Amino acid sequence: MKIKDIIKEGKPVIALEAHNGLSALIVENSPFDAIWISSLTDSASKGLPDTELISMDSRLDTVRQIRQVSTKPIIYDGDTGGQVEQFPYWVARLEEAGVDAIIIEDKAFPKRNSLDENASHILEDVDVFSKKISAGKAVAKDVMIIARLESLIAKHNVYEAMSRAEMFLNAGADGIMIHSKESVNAVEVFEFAKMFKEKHPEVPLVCVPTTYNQFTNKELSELGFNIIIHANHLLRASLKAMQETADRLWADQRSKDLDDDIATVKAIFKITGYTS
Ligand code: SPV
Ligand code: MG
Repeated sequence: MKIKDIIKEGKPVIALEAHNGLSALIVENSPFDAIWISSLTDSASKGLPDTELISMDSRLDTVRQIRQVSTKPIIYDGDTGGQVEQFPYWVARLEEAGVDAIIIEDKAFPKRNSLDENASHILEDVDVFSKKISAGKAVAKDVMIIARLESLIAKHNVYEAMSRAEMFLNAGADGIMIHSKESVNAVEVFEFAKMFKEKHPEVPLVCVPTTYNQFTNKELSELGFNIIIHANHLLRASLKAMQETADRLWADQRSKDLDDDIATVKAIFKITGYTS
């Protein structure tokens, strides 16, 4: 089912991150509605930091790995979308590869990960970003293009975020994502959601509650969010498990005691369809 159709039915879309074919199989076999292809975890799984270093071919390869093993809608993290002139090429290739929605963020290229406390997060000029959205919409057939607001990440206020949202909707955006790294009670995100939904009840609103993760999907949906993205959890789980496994195996000098804590080889056969 397409993301648009789930939202039209009045249901929230709950997405979980995948960064390759195997993690996509985990999401495919779960009740999650959609897959988020995160720039953070796509980069990390290739051993790189999240700062728009990965080529178009490499990112499209991740999309194809995931599309081959899952029929769930894909929400693609398009970073800044590159230059205005480049973005339409991304839109066409990603739509062809089977992506349902593309989210681009209103930061200057090359962006740094939004959760990086030490990075200076510079916002893109509003007119330039609006042009980028319009250029993408001009080639989009059915793929949604969602504008991601980084105002709160860059320490601006909700009014600035709201005025940017209006501009990006005028430019043709099919939805808005508001991002934040607040952790205590995410007051500003919810203030934005209230203001935005009062004005645009029909426009899809997206959140990524990595830092304000005390709220449940149901609570976030009741606060106005239509798409809720759990953006990095499969990669984070595997990173910790891999690190601990390497440490223990070296400490023990054999793998016997790990057997109960790691997946069996049979489990790999099973999930990849090698045995039924
Ligand atoms: C990602 O998952 O790559 C995102 C969300 O863009 S965040 O890491 O919070 O910036
Ligand atoms: Mg990202």
